[in-house]
Amino acid sequence: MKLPRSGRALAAGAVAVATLISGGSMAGAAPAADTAPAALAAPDIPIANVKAHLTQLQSIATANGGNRAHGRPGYQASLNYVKAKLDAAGFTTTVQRFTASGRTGYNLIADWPGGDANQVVMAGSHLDSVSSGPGINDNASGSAAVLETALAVARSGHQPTKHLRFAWWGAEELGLVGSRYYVNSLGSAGRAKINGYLNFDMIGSPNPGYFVYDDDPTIEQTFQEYFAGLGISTEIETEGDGRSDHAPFKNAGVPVGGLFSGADYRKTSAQAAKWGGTAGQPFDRCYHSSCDTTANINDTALNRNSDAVAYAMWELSR
Ligand code: DTR
Ligand code: ZN
Ligand code: ZN
Repeated sequence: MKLPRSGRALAAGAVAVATLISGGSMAGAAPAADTAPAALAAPDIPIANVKAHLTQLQSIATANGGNRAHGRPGYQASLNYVKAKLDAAGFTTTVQRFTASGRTGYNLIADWPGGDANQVVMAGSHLDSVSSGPGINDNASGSAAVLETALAVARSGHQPTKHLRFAWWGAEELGLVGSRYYVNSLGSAGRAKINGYLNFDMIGSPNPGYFVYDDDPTIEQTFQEYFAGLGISTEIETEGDGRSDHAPFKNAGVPVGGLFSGADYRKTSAQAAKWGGTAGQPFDRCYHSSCDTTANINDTALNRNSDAVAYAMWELSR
C-alpha cells in the first residue's frame, strides 16, 4: 500500500499515539486490543490475492461455456465463489434474486457486522460478463478488488464508525438491472442510510487510464488524494455517466463515486505521456470480446486501483 505521504505520517503518528496510550512499545508491539482504536490506515491489498481471484473467475468461465453472463452457469458459479470467501471471513451475506430477460439473476450483498446502521458506506462491482467472453477486465477486475478489500477488512478486524457493505451486481450488461433492482428494493428509508456508493467497473485495463468519477466531490477528493500520494495525475471519468451501476444510486440521490481504467475509447498522446501505454490505441482493445481474459490485465493499474478501493473505504467510513 503506497499511502500518500500525508496519510503515512498520519497513520504512523496515530499508531504511535495508540501505542503510547495503551502503554505499548514503539517497537511495534500491537497495542492491547481493548484500547486500540480502529486501524487508521487502510492495509495494502495484495495484488497476488486479487490476481488469484481473477484466475479463479477465468477458470469458472472456461468451465462454463467461456463466459460468466447473466442467466448462465458461469455467473452462478462466480457468485458461489465470491460468497464462499465472504461467508468464511465472517460477513453476513444475502443473495437477492430478480428476473431479467426471462432468466433468474442474482445480486450478492455482504455486510460487515458492526458500525452505525444508519450510516452505510458501500463498495460494489458487477460480477456478470457479456456472453462473448470471460469478462476478466470487465468486470472480474472490479469484483476481485472489492472482494479482496472486504477480506482485508475481515483480516484486520477493522471496526469503523460507519457500517461497511459490499455488493456484486448481476445483469449489469443487460442495462444495470441488478443494481437498479437493489436500489428500488431498499425503499426511501433504506436509501437514506447510504452515505455513499463506490463503483468499480473495469479497473485493470491493459492500456490503462486513471479516471475518477466526479459525481460527489468528497468521494472524488478522497480518490484524488490517494493518487496524488502516488504522483499520478488522474482525469475525470466522462465516458460513463449512466453507463455503470453507480447510476441507479445517483438517480436515487445517493452520493456516488468510483474509478475506471478505460474501455473502447482510444488513449491520446497527452494521456500516454503522463500514464504510459500506447497512444492511439483503445484503453481496452478486448472490451466485450472473447480476448478479455486474464492476459487482458495491466497489473500496475489493478494494483493501484485495488489499493485505492481500500483507501477510500477506510477514509470514508471513519
Ligand atoms: N458500461 C460498462 C463499461 C463502461 C464504459 N464506460 C464506462 C464508464 C464508467 C464505468 C464503466 C464504463 C460495461 O460495459 O460494463
Ligand atoms: Zn461491459
Ligand atoms: Zn462493466
